[in-house]
Amino acid sequence: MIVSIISLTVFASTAISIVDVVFSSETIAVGDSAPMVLTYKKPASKTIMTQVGESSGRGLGADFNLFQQASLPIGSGDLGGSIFGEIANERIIINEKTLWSGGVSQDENIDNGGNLLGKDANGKLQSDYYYDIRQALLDGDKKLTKSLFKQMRGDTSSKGAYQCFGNVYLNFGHKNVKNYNRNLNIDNAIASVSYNYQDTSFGREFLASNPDNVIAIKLTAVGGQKLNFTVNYPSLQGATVLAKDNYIESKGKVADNGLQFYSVLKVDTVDGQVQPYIDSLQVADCNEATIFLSVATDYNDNYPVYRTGETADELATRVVKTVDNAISKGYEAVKTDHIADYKALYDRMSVNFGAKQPKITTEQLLYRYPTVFLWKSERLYAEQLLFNYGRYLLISSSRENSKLPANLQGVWNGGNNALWGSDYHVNINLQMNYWPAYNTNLAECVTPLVEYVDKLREPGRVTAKTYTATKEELAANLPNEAYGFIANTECNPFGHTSPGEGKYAKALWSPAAVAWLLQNLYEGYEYGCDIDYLTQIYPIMKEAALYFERTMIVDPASGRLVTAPAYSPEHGPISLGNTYEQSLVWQLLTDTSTAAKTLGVDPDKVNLWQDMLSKLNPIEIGKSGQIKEWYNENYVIDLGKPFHRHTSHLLGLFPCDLMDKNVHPEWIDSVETSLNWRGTKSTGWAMGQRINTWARIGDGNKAYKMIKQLFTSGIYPNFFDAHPPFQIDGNFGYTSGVAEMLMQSNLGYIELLPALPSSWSKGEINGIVARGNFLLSFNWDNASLQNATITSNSGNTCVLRFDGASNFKVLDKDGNAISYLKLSGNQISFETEANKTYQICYI
Ligand code: FUC
Ligand code: CA
Repeated sequence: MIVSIISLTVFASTAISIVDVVFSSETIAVGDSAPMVLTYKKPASKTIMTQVGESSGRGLGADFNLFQQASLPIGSGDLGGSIFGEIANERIIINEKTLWSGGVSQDENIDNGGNLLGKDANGKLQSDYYYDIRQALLDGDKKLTKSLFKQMRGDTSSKGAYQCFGNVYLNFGHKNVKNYNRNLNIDNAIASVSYNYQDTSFGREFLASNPDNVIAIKLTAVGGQKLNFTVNYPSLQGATVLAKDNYIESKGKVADNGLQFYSVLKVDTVDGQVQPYIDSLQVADCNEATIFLSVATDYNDNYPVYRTGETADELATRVVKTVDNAISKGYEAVKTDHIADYKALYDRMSVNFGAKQPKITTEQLLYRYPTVFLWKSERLYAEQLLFNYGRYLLISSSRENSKLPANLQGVWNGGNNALWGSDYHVNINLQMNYWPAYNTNLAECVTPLVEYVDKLREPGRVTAKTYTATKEELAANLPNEAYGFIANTECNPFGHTSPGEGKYAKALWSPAAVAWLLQNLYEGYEYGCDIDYLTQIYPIMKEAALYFERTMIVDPASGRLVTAPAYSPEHGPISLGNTYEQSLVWQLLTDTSTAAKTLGVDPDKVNLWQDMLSKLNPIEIGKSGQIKEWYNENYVIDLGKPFHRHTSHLLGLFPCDLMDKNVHPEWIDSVETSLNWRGTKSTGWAMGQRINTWARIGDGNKAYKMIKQLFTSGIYPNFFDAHPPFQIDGNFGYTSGVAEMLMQSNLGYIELLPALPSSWSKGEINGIVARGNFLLSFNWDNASLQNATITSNSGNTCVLRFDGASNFKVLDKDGNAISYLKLSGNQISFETEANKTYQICYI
């Protein structure tokens, strides 16, 4: 049925015109959701790579490129596996999220979070530079401002990097196999490889279980041949590797910081034999073999030691026990529990635009996407698959019990030299990782982020003090708590919160980053309405606000209360306030005030914050009708200049609530101008961000154009997002963007289909979550809402907005009429009771 004339040498980066046309007028029917499976007919090493990887000249090497483009990820939150599906010698990269270099070293007790304490060679404290820069800015001395800004810096020598644990190799020696398949089924979080060799079907199944904390591999041979293979488990950490009985043990310490790690891999067979040979295991003559492994380190997120305090033996015992438990439980039980655990999260929601599972591979789907050689239902499949993949990746890299949040690559890392150390970048990336969490009903997955931000407080206070303490504050010998807390652009698991150093030092000053992270955290309350949770995060918010109370000043020229120095992410320049920092401070003070009022605390603080809010004046419109990124942006914009991936001045619209289209429609027009100006093609996450912004503008077709661009230049054959290199934020940005196109809830009401593109004129979504703790399912046809079902989990008033709302009525779940109000602006409003379900249908 599919015309297979497109050459697979057409790379996604090749300039192919993006067209809406498909090669048939296929009728789209929305029925059962298609199974969500990434499917390949070749092992990773034979995958045709896109040119948006190695060609970027990042020097990560061919092996990393293979990992980032072609391996298939499984993950339990803290454990990650990347499956290559090689025929002769299967390879699985093994990751553990806490395996980091840097931070606290063996010799010193503390690395001071990268903060440069004390006086430098010029006899100056870092905070002296801060106040000198401010003065230079006030004096309008650009040259001095620049030179001083270069001197305000941190020490990144112990920032470290996320490490790769090692690889499992299973050497079968098979070749010339038939019917090869490699799949990642994201409906049940199982990866598999199968083929026929000689007269036998060989099968491999892979999973990463959160409840059992293991990676499990089940191998089968059905036919005349048996399983005969060698297991190797070489470490990338210089581990001591020992093979004995049926296991391989791998232990040691990360070279620079002494972080202890331990892993054990055990082979379990029903028939056949397992024998150690040097550092490998020889498995012979079985029909079935199961491999279980687990990895752990003695990392603990406790400032300033960051260690559990376990001895090497205690750590080993913990891991051995985990693996032994899995073995005695058996593969089938581990698998059953894994699927149940995964589905409890994943099955909470689904979306269906009428996709059909294609007959072509995922690799072909990607390469044909920008062309006309694709059925419409296949294009929709790619879009649904990438949406669900974002949810899969979040569940697989950030669970309630995870020790750290998802990093720049989630939990997957194919080497020790990933760009930016695969760290926690907080000038957009970590925040973006959690954008889809609440509305796609994965609130639990945010828990490690909440804990991470909480744990940044202690080191972040030192950073606030080091860089911004006044002479008076220092003389008064105040406790660290008196300074508030900040973090700058690049963070690690060891409290690295200082700005950077060297060439890029200036780009790494980003004190509003914590305010942004708290926007994510406060959303948790807006969606979940849980007062206990609000009580938990409020002190963090209040402490972050304290930093701005201390450090903001009134710019005499404008009368605006500003951060000074301010720096717009990654392209500055240094200024007295900028739209990015003012918008985030606006969000923080707004949310913190609301939180204080909700909790009935700190009325004096609320007054102070309200006063500050009234002086922020974050949004100004420029000469070309753009949102100004800098307040001194007094020029007519030059199309394409500056063409930049960051659109930090537009955060007020998304993810923040500052730009309310009902109050300031002119701001929305300006966002559109700015966004058009910054262009369509960009890096992966930047395209992901643009989808969300277009969705908030309410332009579904523009958002969809961004989606097409993302598929064309920002997605690898394994559907990982390409910055390049692989950076997972773009995956999460896409999933969030699709959800925002279908429903929004940040302006005090729930808007259905706010940015529906013409390509999704028919569809349904089940289980999307709106602020106010509502769970919604709805369907549409001809771009118009048909029916909606709403479960109210907290009993709040429900205000719905959608085209044609006045033609709809509200029923309870048994079909009895419920009284509701018709409001202007296509809104209907009704009171709800907690845990009751309501229906919205045509009158
Ligand atoms: C931000 C971005 C870069 C990159 C890095 C990890 O600083 O500006 O593009 O994504 O994070
Ligand atoms: Ca909000």
